[in-house]
Amino acid sequence: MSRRTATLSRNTNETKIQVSISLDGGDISTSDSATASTHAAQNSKSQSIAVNSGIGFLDHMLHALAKHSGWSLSLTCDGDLHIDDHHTAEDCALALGSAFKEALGPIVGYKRFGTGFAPLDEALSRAVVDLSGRPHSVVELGLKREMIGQLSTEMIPHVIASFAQNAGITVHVDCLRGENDHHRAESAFKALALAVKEATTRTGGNEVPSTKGVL
Ligand SMILES: [Mn+2]
Repeated sequence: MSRRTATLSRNTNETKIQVSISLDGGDISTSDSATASTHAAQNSKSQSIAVNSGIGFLDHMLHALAKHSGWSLSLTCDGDLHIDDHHTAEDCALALGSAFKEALGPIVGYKRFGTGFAPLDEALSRAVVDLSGRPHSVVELGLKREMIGQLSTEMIPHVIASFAQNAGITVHVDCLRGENDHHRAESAFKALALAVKEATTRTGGNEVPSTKGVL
C-alpha cells in the first residue's frame, strides 16, 4: 500500500506555514527551520516529527497528536506572535487539517469511526472521530488557567476545532477529569490521536463506509 502523504504551504499576512505529513510514518521532507527547533522533534525508526510553530506548548500538543496518530510530521510557522498567539495557533491547526485531508484522500476503504481514551496521570480524556466529510467539533476541556506556557487555554479547543474544520471530520473531545491543566490538555490531544489513528485505519477493501454510499 502506498503511503498517504501531503505537503503544503499556507501563507497570509499573519502567518507563513509549511507542513508535510505522512499518515503512515516513515521518512518525510523536513524543513530546516523545523529541525532547528528543539521544542518538539523526535526521530524514531518509524516516525519523524519536527514541529516549530513558535509556541512551545502548541508544539508539544501537535507532537503528541502526531506521535500517537502514527504520523510523521514536519510543521513550521512564522507567525505574528508580536500580536498574540491567536493567528499562529489557529492557522497551524487549519494547515494541519488541510494536509491531513489531502493525505487521507477519498473516504474509501477506511474504518471511518474511531474512539480514543487517554489518561495522563490524574487526567483522562475521551475523543470520538468520524471521517464524515462534514466538519463539526464539540470540545469541552474544562481548562481553568489563562495560559499554559505561551498558549492561551482558550486557543486549545479552538486548535482542535480548526483542525476538524479543514480536515472535514467530526470530532467530540471531552476531558473527563483531571486537576492539572497541562495534563488535561495533553490527555485530550493523545485521546484525539488514538481516535484519529483508529478512524484512518485502512480496511483493505474499497468500500465507502456509509449507508448513503457516499461521503
Ligand atoms: Mn506534557
